[in-house]
Amino acid sequence: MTDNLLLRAARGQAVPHPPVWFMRQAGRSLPEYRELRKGIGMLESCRRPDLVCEITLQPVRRHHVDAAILFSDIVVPLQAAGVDLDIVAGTGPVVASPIATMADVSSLPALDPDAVGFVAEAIRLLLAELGPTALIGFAGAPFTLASYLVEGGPSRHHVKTKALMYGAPDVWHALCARLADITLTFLRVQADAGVHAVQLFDSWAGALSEADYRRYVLPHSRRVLEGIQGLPRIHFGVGTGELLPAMSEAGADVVGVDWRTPLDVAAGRVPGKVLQGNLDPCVLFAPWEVVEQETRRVIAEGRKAPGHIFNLGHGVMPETDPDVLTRVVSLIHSS
Ligand code: 1CP
Repeated sequence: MTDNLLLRAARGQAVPHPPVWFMRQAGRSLPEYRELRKGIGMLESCRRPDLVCEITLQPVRRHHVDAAILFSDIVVPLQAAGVDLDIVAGTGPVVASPIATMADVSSLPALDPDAVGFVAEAIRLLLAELGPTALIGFAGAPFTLASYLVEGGPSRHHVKTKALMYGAPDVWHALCARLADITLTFLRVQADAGVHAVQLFDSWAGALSEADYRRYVLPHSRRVLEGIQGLPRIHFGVGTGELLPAMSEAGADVVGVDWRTPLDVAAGRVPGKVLQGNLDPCVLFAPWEVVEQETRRVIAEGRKAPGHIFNLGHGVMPETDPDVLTRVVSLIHSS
């Protein structure tokens, strides 16, 4: 496994071509996923090790990507800790009692590692099946988790989240400290069970200015990343072009970049960091000539970094033709 392309690239070692995997590679773009999920709720499917194993393997079998990402969700550890929430089809996570006060934060339970034993079990099943393919574990970063808990669900502008951050910074920091504990516990369970790398998703951090990111978010994400040692750590957010230097200070080995910032520009902003990204997920809907040209551009720009893991700039969209993803993988592998 030390020879796995993804692990080599994450350490900045020479690779014949970039390793490739796709955020949200498991899921609704695959007919075999839609078939398997029929009649089974999202959170229920995350709690069943047999289903997690099968859904995680589906894109590996189909696309021959260099890494699998554990099928789960960023809110799984919150529910396991006892937060009343659901993942509603077509919407996303919905929280029954959003957090607004210090009393709400104090009643947020800690995560008992045994409460996510189903994740450790799924990882054991996966490691027996995966062979040379790397397995990536993941968790949500404190800011992105806080956004769901404070807003009560998906949000465009994160108004309540920012209002809490600016209006009650003590409550905000107490909330993020608790979320950092939950995230760290969740990642440690995955690392102990044997995942080869982890990704911290701070998907919505790009909503913040650099100054606010540094003041309200960076210390908490840093505590999470510094608490996980001995395996490559990837740190990703959307719209974070202006935050890349600050995010890189949180301590990850690999910095994820969305499609807005060319990788050669990103490499200049975070010298010495391995990069992950950054084909625009919408390009997959373009004619193949454009997909090929854009894929080659991303590979060429990625050469400016000490290492490059090919990915999309954000997750695979549900309507994506999976055959295009398979073609992109084979193009990268022959590049
Ligand atoms: O029924 C379904 O299929 C629900 C759709 C779905 C899926 C397939 C959700 C609800 N979560 C997932 C799986 C999931 N979530 C994975 C699977 C592994 C893979 O990548 O293949 C991962 C990594 C996540 C992580 C996740 N969940 C993030 C971070 C990644 C990102 O896309 O930025 C976020 C923000 C969530 C919250 C969430 N869960 C589900 C949805 C639709 C959302 C987003 C809601 C919103 O727009 O705010």
